[in-house]
Amino acid sequence: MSAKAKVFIIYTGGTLGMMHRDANDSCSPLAPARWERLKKFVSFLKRLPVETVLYEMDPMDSSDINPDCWIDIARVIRDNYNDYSGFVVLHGTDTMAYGAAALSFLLENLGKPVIITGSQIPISEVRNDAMQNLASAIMFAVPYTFGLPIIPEVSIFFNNKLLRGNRAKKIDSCGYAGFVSCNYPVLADTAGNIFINERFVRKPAEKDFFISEKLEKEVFLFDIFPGITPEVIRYIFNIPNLKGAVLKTYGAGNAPTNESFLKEIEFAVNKKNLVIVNVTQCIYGGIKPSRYNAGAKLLSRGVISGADMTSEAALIKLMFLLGKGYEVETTKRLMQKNLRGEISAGDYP
Ligand code: ASN
Repeated sequence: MSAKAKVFIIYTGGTLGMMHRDANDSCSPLAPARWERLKKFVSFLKRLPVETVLYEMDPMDSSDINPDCWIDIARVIRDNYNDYSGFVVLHGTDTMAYGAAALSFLLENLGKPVIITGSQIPISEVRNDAMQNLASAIMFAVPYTFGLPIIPEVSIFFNNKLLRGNRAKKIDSCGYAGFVSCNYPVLADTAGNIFINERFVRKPAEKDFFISEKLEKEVFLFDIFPGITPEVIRYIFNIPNLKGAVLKTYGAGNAPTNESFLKEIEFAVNKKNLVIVNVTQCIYGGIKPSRYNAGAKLLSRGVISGADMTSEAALIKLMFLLGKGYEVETTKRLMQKNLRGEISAGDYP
């Protein structure tokens, strides 16, 4: 008999593994639980024809996660890379899109599936979305066992859909359909027969797998809003050690056109030498900064286009490129280049 395929599961916490703080009060807040307490709820995993190995990090609500945790996850994957068919990361949904983007950049030349999942309802509750998400994530992590093609990228499995990790956005705080894929088709759909969108799946890397181990934290992400004052903007751009910022603008990349606003942008780009990236506040469509005067002005002041990247992917990509220690001009050029399928090549300036 051939050996079972092996999947390595990394548990970081999130609702999937939460329990009520007061076991006798189902209205008490949910708090992360250790895997030991969850074992009886995941016994269904034994029925899968795969060998699962569980690695537990200090379980947390993903609102407590930070870039160092994602680097730790990348290290654990690197240390076990050769011994497993694929990896499943159990991560809270609140920051899952950031975590997925981070792993997509940190894991370089990936040739195996890394599937991130979680749930909106804990696995310990009778009615939940956790079992379905976990079982399906495992299937995609050991695809050959289930007659599926390999999807060798960092993806999110949630509510019958497999999404490219760095295209995902959380759009629902409680509904099962918690995530959408922005400006990119879903990689697979499992509602009924399993459909794999093979044309849109990344090819496995030909070079050797390795990981990057630095994400620059001296960055900022903020929304433009009607009435934002130049003082607030200057305050942000004056943050000591700040290296770059992602600006979430209106619609196709538009922002106020008054000189006092634009002067602050010029100050950031020319005086502070910051990398400023423009992405849209909208879920879909991306930016086309030369479409309107209000976007073109930012472009002419040296703000670079984030095209159709999500704000999550743009922020993490900025952390990643600055973490590599690239010069400002190189960082700006690479921000606009497709590194992991996070940005569409197209008619974006
Ligand atoms: N607060 C939870 C978390 O992000 C939400 C969830 O996982 N559904 O850890």
